[in-house]
Order: sequence, then structure tokens, then C-alpha cells
Amino acid sequence: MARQILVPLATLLLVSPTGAITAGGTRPNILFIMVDEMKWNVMSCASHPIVKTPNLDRLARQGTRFATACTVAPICTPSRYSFFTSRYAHVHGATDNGTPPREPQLLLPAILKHHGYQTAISGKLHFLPKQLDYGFDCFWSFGDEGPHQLPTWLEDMEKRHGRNAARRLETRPFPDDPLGRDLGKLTYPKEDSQTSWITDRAVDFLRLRDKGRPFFLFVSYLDPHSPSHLCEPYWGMFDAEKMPLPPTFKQNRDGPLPTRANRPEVNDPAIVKAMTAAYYAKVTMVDDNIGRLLGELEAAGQAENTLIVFTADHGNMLGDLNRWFKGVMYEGSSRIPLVMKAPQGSPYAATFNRGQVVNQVVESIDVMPTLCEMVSVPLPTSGIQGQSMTGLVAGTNSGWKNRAFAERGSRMIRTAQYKLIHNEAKNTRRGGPDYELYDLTRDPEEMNNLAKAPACKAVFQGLAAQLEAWEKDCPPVPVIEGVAPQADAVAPAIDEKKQKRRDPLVPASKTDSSSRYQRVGISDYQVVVVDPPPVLAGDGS
Ligand SMILES: [Ca+2]
Repeated sequence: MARQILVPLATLLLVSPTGAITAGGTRPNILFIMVDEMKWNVMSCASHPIVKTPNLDRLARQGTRFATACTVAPICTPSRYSFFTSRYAHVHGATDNGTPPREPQLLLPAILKHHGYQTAISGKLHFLPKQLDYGFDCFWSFGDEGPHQLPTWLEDMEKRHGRNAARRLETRPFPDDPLGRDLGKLTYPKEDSQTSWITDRAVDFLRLRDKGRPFFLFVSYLDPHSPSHLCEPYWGMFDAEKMPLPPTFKQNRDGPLPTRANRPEVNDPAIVKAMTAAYYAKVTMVDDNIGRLLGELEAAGQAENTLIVFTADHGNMLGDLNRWFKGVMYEGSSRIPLVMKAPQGSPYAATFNRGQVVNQVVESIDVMPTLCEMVSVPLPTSGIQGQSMTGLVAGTNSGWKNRAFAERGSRMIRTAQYKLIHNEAKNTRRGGPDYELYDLTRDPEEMNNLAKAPACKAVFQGLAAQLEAWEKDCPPVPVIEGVAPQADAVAPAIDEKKQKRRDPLVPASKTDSSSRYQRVGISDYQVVVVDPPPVLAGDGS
């Protein structure tokens, strides 16, 4: 299969930074890898019994793995804004998919760009409105995000395989089931998959970037997110029959069968097993691609000078408590994988790069202050709600907060031992409890609600008070001289029903009048077809 390589285009790849280059010239690079909807423990370094993730394992051995990391918002858009603002969702205001922040936010890529970084994204961002660059010099979208200056995966697919090829399936075992219809075998080779494409564009960037500046490369895979569409050899890689069901999954669960309206609920063991097998294969595919990416980083001579982050925006329940997907406060949804590796030559290498597992509770909003401290990019003291984890990793921060908050309608506080969930009204109207309290040391499966247990009254009251104080704390957007939030970053709220109906893989009209950017035609790019393809270090194919 021929591989396409973009020849550098000075006008796109060598965009002048808005800030001082001199200050950033000696800073290390940052490779931030995000996956979507990956449960915290579906990797062999977290002792998963089935899935093998040799590349993530190696990264964890070379860096630090945070074993109890929580997203502050277990749903795409809110979580991603929180990662890039270090602020909780009710503070930045993007509280659900389809809801933009209530005012423009200072975002990590814009801050790094101000400090001299060349910034690039390959993959998914999920900010609103979609057409802004959000501080990225180079924006490779698989669908319809960003300023549309570079070709997308969908366009590449159309050129190679014809219209609507991206989701064309040759096998679809459960076409009529609300969950199982997501499952199927794709008709094209893995080299053309969206995940491979995202890796390929990141590799392009590593090869073609401005070598005079440090880079911030955000590689953001949609996988292992649904739909569970797989290419060979991932299709059939795991035997569905052999997939274990979660201990909290009840086949004869009381209540109505899953419907389209409550699709996250599952009770068919055959479908849960088949979906689990596909999910594990997707994680394997992501790990293969991360291996290829890290191999390329090494081949580029930048492995030693790059800070690496691996994480997910949220998890997936994978059948726990008869649920699939995310959006809830339970562990499968709100707990995330998190691995960080310091640049080898930096002062942080001695503490970060020793294969340590940190068990204290950390939050997704802690990543940004940690990362900025490690590359000497100053952040304001007000408005940033996360905390740098460098002292925690070094063992010098005995007063670590060791707790996480999260929200998506319902809200939670999680400590090392307990989790208190305050359910939103629509949940309690369906007969659910106002509050759920779990002792995670005795009940890690979250089966025994202690909210009304007399013995837990003091614990309940203490956590409820912390939750209430947290909800009220709403600091203003931080100010950094010389960095302005993108002025158009607030859009009218999108009709959520309309948003949900729209297929995220079908690009919006290219003549979309809401775009303030003039789209550059694909013919404006020099695309060179290299045959045979270059051999990449770490490419297992
Ligand atoms: Ca997501």
C-alpha cells in the first residue's frame, strides 16, 4: 500500500509564533497522546488479565503511571476543555457535548504557542465552534474540525475507496440491537484506518516540523470509542465466547430491556461479550499505533528531549453495573489511564522516569499545571484549579489533596477510600437515590450504597460539605499577558437533539456559512506518493 507524505508547506507549517521564540528555544518538546473512552485498567501495565499493551507498558516502565486518575467530567467536550484549561466543567461552562464554554477560555496550546512552541493536533479535539484552530498551528482533523487547511481522513478515504467508504462494513453480526449494531468488520486495510491515519499525520509533523522550535504535538485518537468497527487483523482478534462478564453484570436484571432511549444500559451477555472483544482489539490497535509513534519519535532523535503524556478523556463501563459507555460517576466511566514520562535530560527525569506507580487520587486538571511546570512555562496562580503533581511524584508533597471531583449532571467527590455521588434530578425522578456513598476499599464494584447508613453519617456529611463548597467555587478565566482567548470561541448553544442525530463522521458542508475561514482546496497541497513506503522504526506491520 502506497503511503502519502505531505511535503512541507512553509505557509502552514512554519507559522510564526505570537510569543518570543528565544524563551522557548531550549524547552523540551511535548507529545500528548489522548485516547477516547478508554477504561483505566484495560492495559497490561494495570494488570489487565487479557489485553496486552506492550508499548504503553514500556512507557509506564520508563515513566510514572497514575493508578487512581479521574476525569473531572466523564464526557468528551467538557473533559477536553478541562484538560486544556485546568478548570472544572461548571467553571469553564462547557458542561456537556454541544455546550460551548460560557466565555472564551485560555487554552494550553495557545499558552504553549505564546512561549515559542510549534503546536499541532492530529485527531479529535471536540471543541465548539468547530472551525477555530484553538492555538494549533497545524490542525489535522479526521472529520470536520479545525480551520480546514489540511486534508482530512475522510477526504483521503474518499480518494482511495470512494464515497462513504469510511464506515462500509462487510460483517455486521447484530444489526438490529441498539448497542450491537455498532459492531462490524470494515472493508479496507488497517493502514487506511482512522487510527493509522492519525498516526501517519503525527509522523508527518515530526518529520516536517520547524526544527528550530520545540513542538507540542497532540495526538488524539477516537479509538477505542464506538463504533466498534474493525479492520483485519483486529477483527476477530479476541474470541467473544471467552470474554468474561463483569461481576456486577446481571443477565436477569429487573426492569425494561435496553431501548434506543436508554442505550447505555445493557443486559444481553452475547452482545456485551462481542462488544468487549472488539473493544479489547481496539485498545490493541491503539497500542500498536502508539508503538509506531514512539518509534518515529526515537528515529527523529527527539525521544530524550520530549515530555510524553498518555491519557483518556474518560472511561467506558464495559458492562459494569449493566452499563456501557460513560457519562456516569462510577469507576469504569470516571477513572482514566494516565502515564507521564519526563524528558530524559530534565531535572524531573530522576523522579518521573523510574517506573513508579502513584496510587494517590489525581485529577485530569492536574496534567496541565504539571506539564507546564516541567517545561518551565509559568501559569497564573488564580483561575487554574489543578495542581502540579511534580511534588507528589517526587515524594515531597505529603499534603497532596488525594481526592477528585467530577460532574456530568450528577456530581461526585472521590477520595482514596470513599465516593459520594449527588445525583441530578432527572436520575432521582426515575426512582434513583439522591445520594450514593461507596466505600471503595471494601466495595470497589460500587454495589453497596451507604448514603443512609448510620455508621457513615459523619463521612457523608463531611463529603457533602466539600462537594457543596466545590460547586460554589467559580474563579474567573486566568490572565496571561500577551495571550488572548480566541474571541470567537463562544458560540450559541447547539440544539442537542440535532447534535446527537448528526453522524460525527459525516463532514459538515464545506460551504458552511458559519466558518470564517476560507477553505484551501486539496489541490493546493503537494502530495507525494511514496512506493514502497518508508520503513518506520517500531512499526510492527
Ligand atoms: Ca470522549
